Amino acid sequence: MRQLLALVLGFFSTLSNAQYCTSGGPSSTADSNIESVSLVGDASSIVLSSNCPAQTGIQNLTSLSASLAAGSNYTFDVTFGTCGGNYAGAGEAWIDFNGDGNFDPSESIGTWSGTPPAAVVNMNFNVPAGLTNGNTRMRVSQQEAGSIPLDPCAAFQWGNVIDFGITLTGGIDCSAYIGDDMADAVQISSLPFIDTNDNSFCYSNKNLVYSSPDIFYRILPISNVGSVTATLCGSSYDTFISAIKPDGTVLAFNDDDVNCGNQSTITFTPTANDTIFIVVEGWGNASGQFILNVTSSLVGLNELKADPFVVFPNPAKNEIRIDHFSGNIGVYDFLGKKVLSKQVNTNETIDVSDLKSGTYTIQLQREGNHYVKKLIVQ
Ligand SMILES: [Ca+2]
Ligand SMILES: [Ca+2]
Ligand SMILES: [Ca+2]
Repeated sequence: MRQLLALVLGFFSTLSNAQYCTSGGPSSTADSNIESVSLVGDASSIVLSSNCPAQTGIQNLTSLSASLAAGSNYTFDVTFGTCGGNYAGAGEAWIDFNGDGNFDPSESIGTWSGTPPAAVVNMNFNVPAGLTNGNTRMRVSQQEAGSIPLDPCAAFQWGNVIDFGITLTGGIDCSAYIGDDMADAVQISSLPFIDTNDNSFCYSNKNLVYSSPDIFYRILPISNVGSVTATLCGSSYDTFISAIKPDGTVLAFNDDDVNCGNQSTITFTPTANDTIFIVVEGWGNASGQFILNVTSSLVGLNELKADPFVVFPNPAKNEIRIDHFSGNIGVYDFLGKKVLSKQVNTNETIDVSDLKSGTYTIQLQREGNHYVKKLIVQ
């Protein structure tokens, strides 16, 4: 088990993002070469009117970019030609519509085969609806002696591979989806906590346990919460869950909970002043809708449902009061650093004018029970 944990920790400590294959393309600058391209987009368009002398490898022209709207139709015009002699071959173009760093066969927007000099090829394509907005790539390949379908990552002797920029609009705006990494984690500010979400769009893979997209949740330091259980039972796909510290140390992980098939459950015991991330992902590439339930073994925390203590005003500027509460409070910033600590009497005013604008967590401690509240300072 220790060996497995060390292995998993090793994966966690190597953070990486999906990348495009960049080692393919032609080894020779002679002969077949893409001569011109045109893609008229909305706010911006790609125009390349000549392309000789040729380049080896993958030609990076992502500085040339077209903006395309989800659900709309466009035409990509390309001339498969030559910078030397005329030899038969094939051409193909792809747009990485789903932004995963791969040009999949389903993302091909058109093909050609023939011998230069050839007429302009008009590739008519539809941008799928429901895409996520943002920057992605188009790749165009001409491979002498090649045949359809081409491999967008292939290395060969004669031909040309060019990458262009694409900006997708009119789809899903991912700026509203938080939890993509540790810095943007979803705050768990009270227990029990329940969240439904979907990691099949707007999220990317940030750890290498599995390549499935991850969603990060954060629990701030809470002393004496007992054991915390986080379960994905009831989710719609084959899940994987883990609890990690900011340095990547793994506290717990699980693939399949015997009680709910291929969904996952972990139990771990936080120590005081820990910041812990609960990371939801899928087995392999699996993704979909999930339901996350986080509970604590301490009964006192469950009383939060009744919300006996109200922090007001919230958002606050200079001072707050906590209705009906007397006891110790600790205020923590989003990194889990304690920024204020105080013993308060019932309805006593608490000065928060020294706190910067932002979201904080207040932990209330009274008669052995802990309560966690969110505070926004303006
Ligand atoms: Ca793709
Ligand atoms: Ca992952
Ligand atoms: Ca699983």
